Amino acid sequence: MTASDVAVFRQILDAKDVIEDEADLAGMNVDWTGRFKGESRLALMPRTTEQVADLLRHCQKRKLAVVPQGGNTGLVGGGVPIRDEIIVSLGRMKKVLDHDPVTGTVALEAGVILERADQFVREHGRMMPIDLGAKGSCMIGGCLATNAGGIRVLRYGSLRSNVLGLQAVCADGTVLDNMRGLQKDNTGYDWKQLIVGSEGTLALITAAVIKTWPAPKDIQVALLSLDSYEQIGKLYSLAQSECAEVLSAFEFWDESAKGLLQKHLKLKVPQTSQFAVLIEVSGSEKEPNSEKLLRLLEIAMEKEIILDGSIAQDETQAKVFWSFRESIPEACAKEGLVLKFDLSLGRSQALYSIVERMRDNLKNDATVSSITGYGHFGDGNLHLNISMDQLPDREKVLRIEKQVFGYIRENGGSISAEHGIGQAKMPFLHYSRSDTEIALMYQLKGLFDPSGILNIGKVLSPKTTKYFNVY
Ligand code: FAD
Ligand code: 2HG
Ligand code: ZN
Repeated sequence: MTASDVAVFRQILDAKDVIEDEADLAGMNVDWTGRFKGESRLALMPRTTEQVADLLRHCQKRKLAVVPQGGNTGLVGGGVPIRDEIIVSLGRMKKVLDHDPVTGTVALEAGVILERADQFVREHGRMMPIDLGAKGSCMIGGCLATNAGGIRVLRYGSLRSNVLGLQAVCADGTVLDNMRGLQKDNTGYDWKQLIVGSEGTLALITAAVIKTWPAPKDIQVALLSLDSYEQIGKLYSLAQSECAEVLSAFEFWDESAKGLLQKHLKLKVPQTSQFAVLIEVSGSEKEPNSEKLLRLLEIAMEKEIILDGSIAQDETQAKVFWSFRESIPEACAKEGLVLKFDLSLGRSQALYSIVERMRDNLKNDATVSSITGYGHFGDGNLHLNISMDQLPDREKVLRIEKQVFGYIRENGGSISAEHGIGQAKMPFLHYSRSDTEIALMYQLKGLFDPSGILNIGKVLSPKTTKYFNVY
């Protein structure tokens, strides 16, 4: 990159949207976990889709590598540069473009923060289909690029299944635009679904139409203690039959999480045993919700599935219960540098075994301060967080990763249920995907980004393909 490239960027953007100051770039060069650091010397902050297209056209012509960035809350090092790629931040494209009060769809620019989108649609009696702990910082474009999961998938499905329209810019500046927001549209290939979840390696998302849902008028939350992971499975089966259509979340965590919440955030979790489960039911009326939840707890007590628990008495207490679950990543981070795993198995019963196995494998390792398991039980999704004094050397990280991912491969699971591959899991993509599938991914990459300028070294290995050739 030369001074004349920067001059071109200054012609496309306002001067204040071209960031070269080292201090301003510092936060954009490091990810949320502090594990991945880049050395970018330039961030571009476009305000329109046309500007994104002009920037990419120039980058493609000059073979300048680009890393798209949203709220930078990603957990796999996908949104930060590996070396000195140009950061294209979508954070200044933050307009709500449209809202249809009848169908409830909302059209948003990529830089709208998730919480802001949710606040907007709630003014119209609706809610966003996605909710996660990073909602105050993560952006719509980033959520779509990672097909982020969170606590609502159980009831409202994946974000992918709630996207009705997309606008995205390919590496050569071509704008793909289908923002019609149709519920039904079977006219040929659905290209937007390729871009959703592609982690910025195929195109830059600039806007989307999202399906929103009626906001429930009544929400009940219960926090329960159980003494084995097996019992959580029994409780989940029971919750599905007793609460059926009103069940809206089923999350769990272990005793280690409870300890870290107390130690680092002074949160006192009323958890009396090895595991806690948070159940939420919600709907348009109070009575069926509370009756169903009470009945579930009665049966679960009778069958000795739960040891004890309580139902939040009001909204404030419900928020406190939720804050326990949502604060776990922060509590783990305060314990040290965290190696994060985001795993799923079809057979959820076997999933927690990996936490126990890793505790055993690492019991003599003095650098490991805690091993914590929690997650979205209803989605068969476990987060295993290994907190260490400091980031171990690459060999040791690989050894630990092989143990965890090896178990997942043996059991036919996914090495990334919801956070994506990024740079953190790139070397292990083949543990969850076949050679044939990966070969197809390379072909698609070549189609969308023939020069390999988009998010180099993320998802697909740059060493094994001609597409990554900018360095
Ligand atoms: P970034 O971190 O900026 O980027 C993420 C990826 O998307 C990168 O590869 C980046 O290059 C790409 N990208 C960003 N914007 C665009 C764009 N406009 N076009 C193309 N590519 C783009 N994730 C879950 O799935 N479920 C959870 O429950 C969850 N909880 C979290 C809780 C905490 C406390 C934190 C810190 C993170 C959590 N995450 C969770 C991870 C993260 O928040 C999500 O992946 C989120 O969707 C990322 O959005 P972002 O705007 O921060 O994207
Ligand atoms: C969650 O469910 C997030 O809290 C973050 O997906 C998980 O930090 C993690 O490992
Ligand atoms: Zn999660």
